[in-house]
This record gives sequence, structure tokens and C-alpha cells, in this order.
Amino acid sequence: MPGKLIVFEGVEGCGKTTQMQRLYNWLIKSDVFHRLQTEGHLQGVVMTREPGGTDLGKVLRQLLLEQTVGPSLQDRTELLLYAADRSQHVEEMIRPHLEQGFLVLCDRYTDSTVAYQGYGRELDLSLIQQLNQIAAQGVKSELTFWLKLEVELGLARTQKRGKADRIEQAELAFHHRVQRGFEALAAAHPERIVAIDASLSEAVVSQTIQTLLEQKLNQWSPPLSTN
Ligand code: T5A
Repeated sequence: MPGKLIVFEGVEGCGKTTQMQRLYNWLIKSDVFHRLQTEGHLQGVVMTREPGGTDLGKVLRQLLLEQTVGPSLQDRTELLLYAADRSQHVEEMIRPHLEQGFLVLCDRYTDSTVAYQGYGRELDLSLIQQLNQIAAQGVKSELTFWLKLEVELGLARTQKRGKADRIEQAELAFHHRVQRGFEALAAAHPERIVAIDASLSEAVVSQTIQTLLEQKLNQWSPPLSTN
């Protein structure tokens, strides 16, 4: 597919949403993006997220994250709802944009299911892999920024924001298992997952991500004059 999927991952409060927005703001004004558009490599850039990247996804997001649903939501049901959200998101939003040549920036994707439902909820990892395959239908991240932050630091950041959602309220041990999931994923997929020290200031984290993406974009689509 002519487009590229770029994903942001990490534990609660690691700064994904902040960094995705900052990357978007930088990208649309950057020389590299302008060149890629002018040379016809890219059509544009869009931002999206999981859960909640489609109209159906917004309803599923409410079911998944609102505390009121918490006690009745079984772990396997939770897994299937995330898979349903992704299936709709890939078909309705991600794949069409990639086919048209867009850069798709996505806040969480398949790795979150492995980390949260696999490691966090301790559901069967091979089952999760199968479900990820069914939902993603071969659409894979080209580059994943793993914003690596201590669990306690991330939770402290989200607590400052106010009321915690259903998953943020899970026990501390759950969040540590999730972190181990991201560590295992990063070790297994060094070709795609880049760890970023998310304890640094927003501006420093942002600069690191911009530099890495710029390098990747130049690598994927070198300037025509050097071909
Ligand atoms: N989930 C998701 C699963 O369980 N399985 C799945 O398959 C999928 C796809 C999603 C939830 O669903 C779970 C994971 C999640 O629990 P969400 O609201 O999208 O819900 O939750 P998060 O993705 O965790 O989003 P958050 O908004 O809570 O965290 P972010 O996006 O990582 O952090 P951000 O950017 O909002 O920043 C949090 C706070 O920290 C500050 C910000 O200003 C903000 O107040 N901050 C910094 N402070 C200091 N230094 C920095 N460098 C900072 N960067 C940000």
C-alpha cells in the first residue's frame, strides 16, 4: 500500500496523545512532508485512535472505558470489543487512507491488545494474535513509537487530569504486567518498535520523534535527485 501506518504505544499517561498531536503539527509544516507530497509519495496525513476511531468505535470506547460498565465486563468480552473496534477501524478508516497514500498516525493499535489483554488480563497470547490478525487483516504498523515511562509516573500524570477511566483504575500489578508486555513486544520486534524515553520534557520527546520519523521518511522515499 502506498501509505504508512505510524503507531504510538505505551502505558497510561505516557504522553501518546500529546506527542501524536505535536508530530502532526510539525509534519504538516515540515520540508520533508512537503517534498513527499510534491513528489507524489504521500497524499496527506491523518490522526486517529483506538478505541474510538470510527462512529461505531466511539460507542465501543464508551462501553470499554466508562466505569459504570466495569463490574459486568468480562475479560474475554473486553478483548472482543477491542477487536471489533479495530476491525471496523481498519476497514472504514485505516486501510482506505493507506490505499490512497496517506500517512496514518494512530494512538494505540495491535500491541495494546497484546500488552493489556494478553499480559495485563493474562488471556491466551496465541488467541490474541489470531484476533489481531482477523481484525487487522494484514494492515501492520511500519513504525511504532513506544513511549517508555514508569507506570507510577504515567498514572500520576493521568490522576492530575481528574477522574480515572475503567482501565486506569485497575490494580497497580495489572499496569506493571502491561508494561512487561510492551517490553516483550519491543524485544521481539526491534525492526518496527522504537523505545522513546517519555520521562523527558514534552519538547525533548517531540524532537526525538520528529528526527526519527524524518529519517524514516527519507529512507522510505529518498529525494528523487538522489535516486
Ligand atoms: N486498550 C486499548 C486496551 O486495553 N486494549 C487495546 O487493544 C487498546 C487499543 C484507551 C484505553 O484502552 C486500553 C488502553 C487504555 O487504557 P485512552 O484514553 O486512549 O484509553 O487512554 P490512553 O491511551 O492511556 O490515553 P491517555 O490520554 O490516558 O494517555 P496518553 O495519551 O498516553 O497521555 P497524554 O498525552 O494524554 O498525557 C497525559 C498527561 O500527561 C501530560 C499531559 O499534559 C497530560 O496531562 N504529559 C506530560 N507531562 C510531563 N512530561 C511529559 N513529557 C508529558 N507528556 C504528556
